[in-house]
Amino acid sequence: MSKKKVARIVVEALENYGVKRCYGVVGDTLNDVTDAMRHHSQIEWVHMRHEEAGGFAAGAESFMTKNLTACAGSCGPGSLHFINGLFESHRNGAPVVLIASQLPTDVLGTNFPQEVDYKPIYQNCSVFCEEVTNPHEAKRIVMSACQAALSENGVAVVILPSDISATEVEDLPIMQQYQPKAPLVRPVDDEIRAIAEILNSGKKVGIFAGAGCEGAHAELMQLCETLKSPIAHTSRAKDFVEGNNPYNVGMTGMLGVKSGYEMIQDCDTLLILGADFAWSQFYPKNAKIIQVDLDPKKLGLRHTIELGVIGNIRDTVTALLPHLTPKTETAFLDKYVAMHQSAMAKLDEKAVADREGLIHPQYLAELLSQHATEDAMITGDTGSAMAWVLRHFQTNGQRRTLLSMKHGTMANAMPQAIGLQKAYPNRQVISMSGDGGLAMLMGDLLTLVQEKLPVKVVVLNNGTLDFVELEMKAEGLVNSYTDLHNPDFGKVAEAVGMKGFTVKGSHELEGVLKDFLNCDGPALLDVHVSRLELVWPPHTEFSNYKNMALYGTKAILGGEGHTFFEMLKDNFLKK
Ligand SMILES: Cc1ncc(C[n+]2csc(CCOP(=O)(O)OP(=O)(O)O)c2C)c(N)n1
Ligand SMILES: [Mg+2]
Repeated sequence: MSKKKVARIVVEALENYGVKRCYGVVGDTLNDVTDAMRHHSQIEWVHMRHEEAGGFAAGAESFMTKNLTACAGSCGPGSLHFINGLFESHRNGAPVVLIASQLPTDVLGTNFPQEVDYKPIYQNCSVFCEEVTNPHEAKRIVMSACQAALSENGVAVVILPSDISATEVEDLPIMQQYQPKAPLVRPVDDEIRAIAEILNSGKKVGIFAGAGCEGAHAELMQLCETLKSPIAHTSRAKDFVEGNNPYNVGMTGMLGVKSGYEMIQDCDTLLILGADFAWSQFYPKNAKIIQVDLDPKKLGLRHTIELGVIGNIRDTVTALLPHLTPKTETAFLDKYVAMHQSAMAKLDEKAVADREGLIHPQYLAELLSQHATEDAMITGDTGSAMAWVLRHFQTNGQRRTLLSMKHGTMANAMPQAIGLQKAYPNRQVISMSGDGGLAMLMGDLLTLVQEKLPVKVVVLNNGTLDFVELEMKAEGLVNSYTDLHNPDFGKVAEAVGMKGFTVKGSHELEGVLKDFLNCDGPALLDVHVSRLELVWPPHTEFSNYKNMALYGTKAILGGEGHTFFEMLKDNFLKK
């Protein structure tokens, strides 16, 4: 039996589990691993400028492809830097393995320079976190990590001291990698009949679809047709529910629309399918709720339920359909489908070129939706970009959107676009970045150039941490520490070697945007959008108005009345 360095055994195990790319920054304790990757595997090393960006990129790749993706870092600060990027994957269920290289075992525990105990740190955001303490167990640990990441959809961390990496051991075939297909999962017959009974007796049955509805579009449409049910959805289900769907009434929640919100409030029976929507105030008060989820921990977590069952949405709906009595009454469905159309038309009022030259971000998002390719992928930064992507970027069953809806981190969009473009070199990948978000991890624009990735980065340049500024105002506070003194991002892009465009007026936006999307290679479009664009929730409580009025009074008394009047003018007086 031949001997191999542990680093090589680790890398070969990753490759065996389907890893195509490893995102990271090199460093001494990782040298044996990167060397093995280069000489003994087909795994591509993606040379990032910041490990956090590498975490986002790896997570985006694995989230979309459902393949295992790797990250690797040097000891101490190197592997520590991945934390926020990997928290994103931990929350959105993307299978990622981090090889966190560590100081050699003979100095561990001595407060040696760069010593960081990763276990308590990464245990918080992983499904598996183990240190290799014996070279002979390295293979078993890495394989267990890969299996855990893939089967539990999350982050697995392997802590690998550098002396163990360099040790030669016999590569024993101790475990075979085995990746079964997803099993059929549906409730037992009794439960299927119980669901059918509740749905059959409902007069106004609504459906609330979550990300668990991926791959179940046809079954959902049949269900809606049978029950004459409108279907509202979460933000993470947008790609799977919105397109080709005559029953769609949009999203509920803070970023939702009136029709999605009101339908859920008004139904007498609500069927929740694969959704774990966290804000309890958006659930109905009096409806009977049935919840279907693959994860039993989610059942009844956010609201009281009449019936909770375990199931994959496609398998469960398929089993349920023969038990349903087709309904004929369409009044409930018609009411909310019509309301959805008028709610979308209302949102679109600002999605036009403003006569005074102001660029509303809604208009920018609408143009992106019009001119992006049919199978484009768009990422959006946490901040106001989320709202514009969700509300204005239309999906069609092929297009994909990726936002940080569960972790809610800034600076996700551009690094995630790196991972998507790596995995899908022939698809258009757009990042809708905030000016605050982009600046946070701007160094990785260099990765776009170095790796020749034709990502199109759109910067929502509003000169502020807008989302927070609006939150402050909605709480009646005068905003502070939100101003951003920005560079000309178009010129920054040119300086780092990508094409840069800057637009300040609505009349020129469409023409420049088309040139931007059609140019070869990486490009950045800096769009000076209107500041203080209110992201109106679907349902505004009196307290929101009261707090805005309070902010107005404080702003005027504090000598900042001009911003209040600008906001009033743009959001109310122009209508
Ligand atoms: C890493 C991180 N830091 C801070 C926050 C709090 N936060 C949420 S949105 C936001 C503002 C984002 O500003 P920008 O990227 O400019 O987007 P805008 O809302 O202005 O479009 C902040 C500070 C966060 N979510 N994540
Ligand atoms: Mg901003």
